[in-house]
Amino acid sequence: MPLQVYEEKYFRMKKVLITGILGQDGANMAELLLEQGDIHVYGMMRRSGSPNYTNIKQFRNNKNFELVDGDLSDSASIDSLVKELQPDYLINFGANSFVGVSWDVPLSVLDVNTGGVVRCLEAIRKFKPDCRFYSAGSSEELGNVDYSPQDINHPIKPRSPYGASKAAARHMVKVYRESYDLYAVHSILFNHEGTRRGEEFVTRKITKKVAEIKYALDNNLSFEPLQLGNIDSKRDWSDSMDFMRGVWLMMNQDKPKDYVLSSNETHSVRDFVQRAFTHADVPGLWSGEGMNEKFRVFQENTVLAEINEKFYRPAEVDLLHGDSTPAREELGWKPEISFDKLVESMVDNDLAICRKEKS
Ligand code: NDP
Ligand code: GDR
Repeated sequence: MPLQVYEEKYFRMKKVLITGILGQDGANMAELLLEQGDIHVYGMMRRSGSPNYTNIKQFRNNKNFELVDGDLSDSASIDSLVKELQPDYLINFGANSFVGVSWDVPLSVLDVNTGGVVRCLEAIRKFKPDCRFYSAGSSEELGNVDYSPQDINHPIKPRSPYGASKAAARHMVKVYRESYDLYAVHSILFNHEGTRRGEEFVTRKITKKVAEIKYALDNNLSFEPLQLGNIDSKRDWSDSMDFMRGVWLMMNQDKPKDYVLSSNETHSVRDFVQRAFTHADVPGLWSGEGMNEKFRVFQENTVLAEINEKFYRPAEVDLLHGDSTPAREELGWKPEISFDKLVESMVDNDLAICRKEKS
């Protein structure tokens, strides 16, 4: 028997279609799955004039990886991908994911984040009903929380168009799972970050600016301070790669079930700033009040960070603190990267990028 036929018959690689491949989680999930060697990953990107391939450069040429075109706001493209590729898993990380901008484009957020999920579910229902589906839910669905830590049973009380779009997606996943017996999961992911994080999110915004300021201070150059909105906001931050392992575990159980993934700790933006500068060897202190609060170099007047009203949101989620006990007990999942390690790796990465760019 020719080798090719033998391989097809006895060793069919699993096919995983990942949307949002150029974003943080899509790229991290692809990297994780490609390491296994027996998975073919189709990474879906939307056509644009200048796509940014930075997050996939490490594996773009892997023989088991392929880029495909598609748009979550276009059902024809999702239908034909599912029909033609016949994926075993569809992992939906594509989204309009920046909460801050969701008030400016609420209908587009609803279309991509909720409509996109329904388009995926419909395509699966019609063309590959045994394809397992993952929907990336968010702690933003919980909004102004009733209790801490928040578990999967916490009431849904979104405070932003983004949070509302994810809450609606959660209901649609449940409806399709129960109506059509699909393996469909919508888990609640608390914030997760890393070196592939988009620069508009607060953690990466901080670490990138910390690196620039460190370079400026070391080379006697002038710099603009980091500008932030609500520094009292608290988030449950984890490492994205840790979460990708959890997501894959959720996708490979006997029965579909929604879980929370979280570090089970919470830290303020203020704390993140302090740790990031300290790790870059620029220790500082917050002083002043309200809009006049500033982060200054320790025992000096140099301002490293300050408040700018423009980064406040129309409605804020003040505190998020997850409880991922069921994922730990039932899936055997646990995060490996601590908050300190996460901050350090992001600062080190941005310091290296900054030095390279300036040299
Ligand atoms: P990113 O913003 O890094 O990535 C999202 C990707 O979605 C981008 O690559 C973007 O493409 C793509 N996208 C946007 N619109 C469309 C569209 N219409 N069709 C196809 N693709 C589209 O997000 P993350 O990787 O951080 O998050 C992944 C998922 O997890 C998202 O659904 C997010 O809402 C959710 N989530 C994330 C959390 C986090 O802390 N990271 C926490 C909870 C949930 P382009 O590159 O072209 O802009
Ligand atoms: P979030 O992440 O809204 O939690 O959504 P983001 O990093 O944008 O904000 C976290 C908190 O920091 C406060 N903040 C600022 N945020 C940004 N981006 N820029 C600032 O200058 C700034 N100053 C203070 C915010 O007000 C907020 O309280 C992320 C996304 O990944 C979502 O897709 C995901 O669903 C949730 O996490 C869980």
